[in-house]
Amino acid sequence: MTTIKGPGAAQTHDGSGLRVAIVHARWNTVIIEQLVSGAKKSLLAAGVSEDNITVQTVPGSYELPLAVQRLYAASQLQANSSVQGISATADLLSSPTTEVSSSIESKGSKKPFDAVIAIGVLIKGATMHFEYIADAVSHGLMRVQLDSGVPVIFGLLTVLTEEQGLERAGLGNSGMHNHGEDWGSAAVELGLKRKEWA
Ligand code: DLZ
Repeated sequence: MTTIKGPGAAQTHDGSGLRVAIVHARWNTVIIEQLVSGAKKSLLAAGVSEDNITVQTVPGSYELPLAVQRLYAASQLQANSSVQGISATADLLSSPTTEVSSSIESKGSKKPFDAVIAIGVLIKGATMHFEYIADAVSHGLMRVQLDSGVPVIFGLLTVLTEEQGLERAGLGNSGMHNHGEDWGSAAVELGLKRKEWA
């Protein structure tokens, strides 16, 4: 189906030098798993090495902004520590001190993440919960990326029904593609452009 929606014609970017984190909520797991695998598929297709992709989870979308902030900070500390030859480790959700989380230990690069993809699925219920969380998470993720300068890809689906979520994960009947793939591509493009813009 032809559509005017979307980021335009596909672009090719070489992500082979990038280190990327995916942080995802666990609420609405069936949809989340598909979105995460779509994002990973695009990262790998762009040349990002599996060893340079770190995946972390949090319970729900509300936890995403803090997790992204701490994870990025931990990767900065890890990079500094590896330059100084210090073997260090720190908890994701506490202040990195002299320790870097063993959870972000990577077989690949020790540099700070070039981009972080935050993935969550909020499904509207009968109360105002959805509106408050959607608003807080959107603003929180924007704040983290502007404060830190690392691109934070907005992989938060805010849908009215489960069906809308399934469709956007490529699991519906309408032929809609998996939006996670767009997020992986956006992470590569922004990871590279951020360096150009430095
Ligand atoms: C509580 C809650 C509800 C009702 N719905 C969702 C949802 O649709 N998607 C999601 O990611 N998280 C949901 N949560 C959990 C909150 O995001 C959060 O994890 C809890 O309020 C604890 O802070």
